Amino acid sequence: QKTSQKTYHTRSTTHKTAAGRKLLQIMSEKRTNLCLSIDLTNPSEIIPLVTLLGPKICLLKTHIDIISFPPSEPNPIGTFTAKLQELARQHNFMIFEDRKFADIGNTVQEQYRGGVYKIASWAHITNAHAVPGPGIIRGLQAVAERVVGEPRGLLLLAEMSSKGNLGGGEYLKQTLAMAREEGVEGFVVGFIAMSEVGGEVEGEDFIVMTPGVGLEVGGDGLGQQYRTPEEVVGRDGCDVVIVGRGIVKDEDPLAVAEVYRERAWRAYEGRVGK
Ligand code: 5IU
Repeated sequence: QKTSQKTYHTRSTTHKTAAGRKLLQIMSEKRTNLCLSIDLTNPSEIIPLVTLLGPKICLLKTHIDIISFPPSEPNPIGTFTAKLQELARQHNFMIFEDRKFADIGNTVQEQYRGGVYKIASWAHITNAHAVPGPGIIRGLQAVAERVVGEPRGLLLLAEMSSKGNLGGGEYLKQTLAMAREEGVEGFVVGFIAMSEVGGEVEGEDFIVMTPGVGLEVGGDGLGQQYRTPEEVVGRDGCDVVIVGRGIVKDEDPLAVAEVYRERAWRAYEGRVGK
C-alpha cells in the first residue's frame, strides 16, 4: 500500500516526526487538508481573517517578512506572532513560516533562531531549499531541538509550482535522498512538491504540501500555475493544498474556504477509498 492510500488517521500514529504526527492528527480530527496562505501585508487585516478561517484549516502559512508592522508599538512582531500562536491553539491549527531557507547550516541557524523574526520560537513548520546540501537540515534541526514545548518540523522544497522552476526530476530525487539520510531522525516532515514523493517505500511517510491550487486550472501572469484540489490530492497524491489569493482575495473568504476544504477533503476520501 502506497503512503497516499493510507488514512491521515493511520499516518498520525506512525509518522516519524512529532510535528508530522500532530499535523496529521489535526487534519483527521478537523477533516481538513487545507492550508491558508495569508499573504497580506497589514497585521490588522490578517488577525480577523485568521480568526474567521481558523476552523477550516489545518495549517496557516505565513510570510512574516512581507508584513509592515506599526512602528509605534513597542514589540509589534512579538505581539503579532503571540496572537497567531493563540489563534492556533484556540482553533487547533499549526503555523508554517514559508521562509525557504537557502544558506549554509551556520547561517540558517541564526536566521531561524534570531534576527527580528525569531521564527523558531513561533512557527511549528518551516521550509528550506536542498541546494546547500545536508548541512542546512542539520543546522535548522539543532535550533529546533532547543525549542521547548511544541515540536518543530521542516519541509524540503523538492519542486515549485511556478512555471520553469528548476526543481522536480533529478533535483527532486536528490532532495528525497537527502531527506532519507538526514531527515529520518524526526525533523523532516515532508516536501513541497507537486505530487507524492517517496510513498512507494513501505513505512516511509513524507507529507506533501502543494501550492498553486485554484478552483480551476489557470495562472497569475507571473508564473504561478494553478491546478484543482482534485488533481493535486486525488490524482497526484499530495496531502495538503496551500491556497492564498483564491481565498484571501475572494469577496466571501469563509464560503470559498469551505469550498476548497470540501473539495480537497473529498479528493482525499476518494483516494483512500472512503
Ligand atoms: N508558494 C508557491 N509556490 C511554491 C512555493 C511557495 O506559490 O512552489 I515553495 C507560495 C507563494 C504564495 C503561496 O505565498 O504559496 C501561493 O499563493 P496563491 O495561492 O495566492 O498563488
